[in-house]
Amino acid sequence: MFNSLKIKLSPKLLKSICNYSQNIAQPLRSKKPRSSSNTVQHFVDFKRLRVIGGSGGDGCISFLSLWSNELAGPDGGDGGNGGHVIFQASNDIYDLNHVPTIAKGLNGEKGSNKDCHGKNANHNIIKVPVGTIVKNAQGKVIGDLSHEGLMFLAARGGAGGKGNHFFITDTEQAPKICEYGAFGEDFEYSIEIRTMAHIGLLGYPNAGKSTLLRAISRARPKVAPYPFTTLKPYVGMVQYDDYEQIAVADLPGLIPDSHKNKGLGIQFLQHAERCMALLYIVDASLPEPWEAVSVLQNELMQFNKNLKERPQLVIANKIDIPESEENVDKLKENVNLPVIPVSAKLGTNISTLLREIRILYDKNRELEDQENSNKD
Ligand SMILES: Nc1nc2c(ncn2[C@@H]2O[C@H](COP(=O)(O)OP(=O)(O)OP(=O)(O)O)[C@@H](O)[C@H]2O)c(=O)[nH]1
Ligand SMILES: [Mg+2]
Repeated sequence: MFNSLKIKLSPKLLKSICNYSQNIAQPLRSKKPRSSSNTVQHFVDFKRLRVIGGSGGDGCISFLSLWSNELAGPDGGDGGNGGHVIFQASNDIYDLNHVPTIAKGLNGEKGSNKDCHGKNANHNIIKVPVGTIVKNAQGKVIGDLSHEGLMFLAARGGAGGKGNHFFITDTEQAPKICEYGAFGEDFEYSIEIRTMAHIGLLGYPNAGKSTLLRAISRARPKVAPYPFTTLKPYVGMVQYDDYEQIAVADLPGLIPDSHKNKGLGIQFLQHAERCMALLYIVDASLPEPWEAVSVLQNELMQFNKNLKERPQLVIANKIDIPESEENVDKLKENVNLPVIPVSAKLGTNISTLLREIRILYDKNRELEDQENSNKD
């Protein structure tokens, strides 16, 4: 089909390409069949929530009366403390889907007679992915859970009230007072994940982003021939034979002026910020696909200038459609990024794409390691 892609390679060049491909980990194709259930989970990387600490238990008013001593004295115990609400970073968690919109701490137990103190409530620990950022209601960053096990105390539980035993003084031997338990703190936060995926797929609606993610991973975003099928991001994992896994995110479609909140809005450009490398995916069967690349680049630039520095590639999709053959060559001439022609629907050239993704990932990791060693 692609006469223009058939090139005669010299034996020397062929050997060097073979050596080159041997050094790169090979992608593994999944042997396990896809689940037939309809539950399709999208990836949640941002959540706004209210946290309320547990209330303390009330103190108790009680007077002990024994057979030998009718007025044995005040014996009301203290209430237990309410539980805190805590965010804890964990490597076992990948997204914020499980985080409730209202998270409450448990209440402390009440005090009782015979000086029995109420039990302190257990804390409500909400696990969040490593790299979660906590912002207060004003949008100010107040917490960064960057290491495994790091905790952020979101709302303190209320202290338990004192029972009447506590209030015995020299002048008042039989106090008839106790305290109520205090209410827990009540705050609103927004939490977001700093890194959502290693690779983000960006493109116009209908470019074939979801079809591509389905082709390279076990994720199952909806595919349909109308724009804005995908309204929330999906993340799929690509496995390699050295046990490395690369997360690829299918982001909702962008259109011109997305940075001015047109289309699905600015929030989807924020997802792009949380990806290490960006792949522009264009429909090569449409005329002048390079226009789409420059519009997408411009949208990102308008949103955040630093995004230009991220490693990037262009994927020319739908090469099974005859019109795209000519367009792919022109696309290569008109954009100054590497172009990989694929057909997500038929699976053509997917292995080349996966190899390129791995090269991008390895390069980026080397850079990160260098940065970290420089910091140390
Ligand atoms: N012929 C052909 N059709 C494709 C290919 N890839 C995707 N399509 C079709 O293009 C249409 C849109 O595909 P989607 O994967 O839903 O596109 P999308 O980019 O996720 O679109 P949004 O979610 O709306 O942004 C579907 O009808 C696909 O079957 C391809 O390689 N070849
Ligand atoms: Mg889609």
